[in-house]
Amino acid sequence: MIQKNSPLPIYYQLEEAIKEAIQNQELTPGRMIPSEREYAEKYGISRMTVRQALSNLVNDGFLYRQRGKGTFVAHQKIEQPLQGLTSFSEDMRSRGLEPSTRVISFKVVPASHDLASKLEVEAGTSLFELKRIRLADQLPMAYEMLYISKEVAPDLTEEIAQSSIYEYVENKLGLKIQHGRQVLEASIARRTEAEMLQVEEGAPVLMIERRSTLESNKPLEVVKSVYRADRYKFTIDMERFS
Ligand code: 16G
Repeated sequence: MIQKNSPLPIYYQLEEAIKEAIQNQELTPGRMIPSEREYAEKYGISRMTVRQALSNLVNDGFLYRQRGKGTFVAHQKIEQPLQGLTSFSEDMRSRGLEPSTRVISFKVVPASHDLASKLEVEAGTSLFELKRIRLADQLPMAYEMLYISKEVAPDLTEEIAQSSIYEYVENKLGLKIQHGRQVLEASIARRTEAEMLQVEEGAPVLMIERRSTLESNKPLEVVKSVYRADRYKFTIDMERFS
């Protein structure tokens, strides 16, 4: 597979060979790949060359390293278009992935001034505060902290929080979710977030804050989410102003 007399550099050929093995599932996500020495022996090339190919693949997100363990095949990132106002459950199902949720805490708290103004309620109003880990095919994708006023969703339960809140709002409460505004920033996982998402502290994450409103213009939710940057990328379609 590696041609030493090709004009293509050897490290590049090895990168392509490994990418191909990932594509045709000889190497599956989460699996440890052979060591530098094994690749070097298999192809009769230097370990330096193997190291360069593997580093490039780590930088490009095809592989990841775990300190003291080895190099593994990365999970393909989920590509999420930013145009539609969709729920986590819908997003995962539309990709053929099974959504699930682990509720970490479910409480009623008084609205702070900041949340009260975002949700257009009086400060001190009872809000549901939900912390949830959102998983796709059992893999943690995001850690969410959601606030929703008790006035809007009076009979929200932990059981509902374990499945889809949007489904509950639309089908049980009969309300139409109309609009959302989302702010997205880069950050790193702090200790709790790292634990929830099963990444190392300091791993890159995407922080998203969404505020969505109902047809009546009444705010529905304020949600702060931390998404694993190694599992997610966002796309947006743009038109040039004419
Ligand atoms: C997404 C939304 C969140 C919403 C949730 C509903 C982002 C950043 N956040 O996670 O605001 O509450 O979907 O999902 O996309 P559910 O209907 O599955 O509970």
